Amino acid sequence: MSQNVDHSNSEGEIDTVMVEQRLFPPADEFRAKSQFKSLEEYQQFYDAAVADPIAFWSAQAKEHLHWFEPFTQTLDWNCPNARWFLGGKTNASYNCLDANVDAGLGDKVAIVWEGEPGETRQITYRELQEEVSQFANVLKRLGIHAGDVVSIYMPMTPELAIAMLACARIGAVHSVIFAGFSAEAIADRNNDAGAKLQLTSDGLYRRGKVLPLKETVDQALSKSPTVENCVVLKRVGNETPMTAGRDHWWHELASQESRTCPAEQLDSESPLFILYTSGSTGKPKGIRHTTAGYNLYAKRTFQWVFDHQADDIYWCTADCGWITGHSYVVYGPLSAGATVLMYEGAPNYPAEDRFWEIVEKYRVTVLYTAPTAIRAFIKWGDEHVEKHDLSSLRLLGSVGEGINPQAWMWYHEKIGGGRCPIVDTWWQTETGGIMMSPLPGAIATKPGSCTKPLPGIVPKIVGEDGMEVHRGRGGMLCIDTPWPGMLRGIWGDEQRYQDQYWSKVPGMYLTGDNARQDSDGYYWIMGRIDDVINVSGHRLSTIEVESALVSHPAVAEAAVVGKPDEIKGQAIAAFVTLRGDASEELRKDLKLHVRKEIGALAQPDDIRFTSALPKTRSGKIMRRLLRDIASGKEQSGDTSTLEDYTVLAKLRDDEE
Ligand code: 7RM
Repeated sequence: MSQNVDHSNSEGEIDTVMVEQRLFPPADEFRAKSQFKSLEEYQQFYDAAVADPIAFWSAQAKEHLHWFEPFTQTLDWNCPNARWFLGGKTNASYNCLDANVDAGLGDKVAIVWEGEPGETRQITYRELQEEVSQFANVLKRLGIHAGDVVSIYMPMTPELAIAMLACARIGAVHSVIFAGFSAEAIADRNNDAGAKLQLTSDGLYRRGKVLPLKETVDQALSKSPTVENCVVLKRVGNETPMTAGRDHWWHELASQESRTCPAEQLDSESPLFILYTSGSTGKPKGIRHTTAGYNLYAKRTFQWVFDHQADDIYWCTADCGWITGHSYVVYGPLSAGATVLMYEGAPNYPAEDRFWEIVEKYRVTVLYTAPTAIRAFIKWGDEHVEKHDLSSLRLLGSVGEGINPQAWMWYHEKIGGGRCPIVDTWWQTETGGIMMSPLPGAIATKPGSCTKPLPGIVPKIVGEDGMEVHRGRGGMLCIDTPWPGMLRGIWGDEQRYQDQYWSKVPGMYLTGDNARQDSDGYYWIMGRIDDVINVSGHRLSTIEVESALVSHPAVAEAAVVGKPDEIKGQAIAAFVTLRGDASEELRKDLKLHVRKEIGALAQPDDIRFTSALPKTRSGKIMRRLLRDIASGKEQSGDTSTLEDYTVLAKLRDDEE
């Protein structure tokens, strides 16, 4: 990083204060085996897609999905409503299972699973096809038809994936709710979706303890009048209350059903799932995805970004309760015939080396995880990593937040042994799949940049006036043309879909993030639009100041927010967790460090040491809550997605 220059500002643009110079081209050995071997190859493919997106996606869909009936129209685009592959009939469960079995992969392991207590299971594509079919028959027996919504609140067991695929097989719509949410949150989502059936388990293991999921579900169901039945997987064997007539054991129902169930021939646009995301305030939005376009996009982006090879052992650490689990644990990799590793529990149980033990034990080749986890590993210490042989790894991925260059370097060196490319993948629940990422054999990486858009994706960076900003300047990240994986709407609230994503910049999809493009055309995500800090008329992005803080050896994690300041408009407040002990000198040292790294303008006025930062259950820092604390305000807005409520209380107590 070095000092930046240009602080002149035009309407709505964001200043950048960080310049990252390091460049990591893929090793020749990696490149030789990869699908895209050079920047030129990527560029040709990308340009062809831009030149004729209809021809591009039509060819992709014909080649990479199974069609019971071929589609007759590639795209019907009536902004903001897209319909893809009209007239076609397909099935996502068929594409994930039958298509692979028919292609000779029946005996290939589809899912390798490890429970937190250490038990392990391997399920082949043929077995998975049978399990899914059997459970699809259970769903039918319970009166579930195409279009009905099934609410899933389950631990990371193979049955969670089986449940999703069983819904897909018969055209039911799944709504997976992360098994850490409260009864209230489940009931809200069930009611919004009009869910007919609840799937859950007796409990799950987390850090060696049993969490009784069914008890939470019972509370939720007392407020979910649309739910008629509840199927309970026996996972932990604890005492579990069952309501006669409503509740059924999974294994009892399944044992009565046949293990064949032909996949329904579904219209391309038939709904596949709803996934709720919290808006920053207000009630959660049910993001709506449909069958063919989503399936194609998840499959192809998986193959491109993870450079899928037939013998890969691929591990995405995300829970199926998040979009990352939908697209890159289930639909993407299984459509591609990959072997997917699934782990039930915590990364620090029984010790901080659990992930590395798993990588070593199963010879994992591709690891896809989140910056929040990477920063935790750094904090826990290198000794946990060094105990294990990680030489099987060939590719690393990151998703969920920006990865600070310092954390990127650690991931590269300590986990990747300096030889594995890192794919920093930028995307959203709404986009269905990865939008920007290096193609690892083709695009040299820069720590902290998601590099380039994937084929068929046209990003634009615009200012408040809706005009594209100058190259190098930050602005709102928009997407200019429809893509098959895009959300089709918000469940039950089409007005909100229009308002939130398509109104501010007419004709373009508004992502809600800021970004800039550097002189090589690389994209840098600058954080959420709402999180921009305005210091003396200079609009600064959170990630750059945070990255400067994290580049100090004493810092584990940092979040910065603006707080009101009479002179500057806003001043920067930084919340910092440390690798070691706090001191007054360190506070001064950190301010100087930021000043030296990125300039006086970005120097925090206020540095608060804390033992933890408030995060969502998927590990994203909730800067909105820190903003209230920094400015001494009462908490406003929704806190239901907060992972650990005690963190907020502690932060408030820390205040003098
Ligand atoms: C996949 C997922 C979406 C938001 C998105 C960003 C942030 C995700 C990155 C990132 C910087 C990344 N879906 N985000 N990936 N920011 N670099 N590689 O996370 O719907 O849960 O969140 O997450 O702000 O808009 S999500």
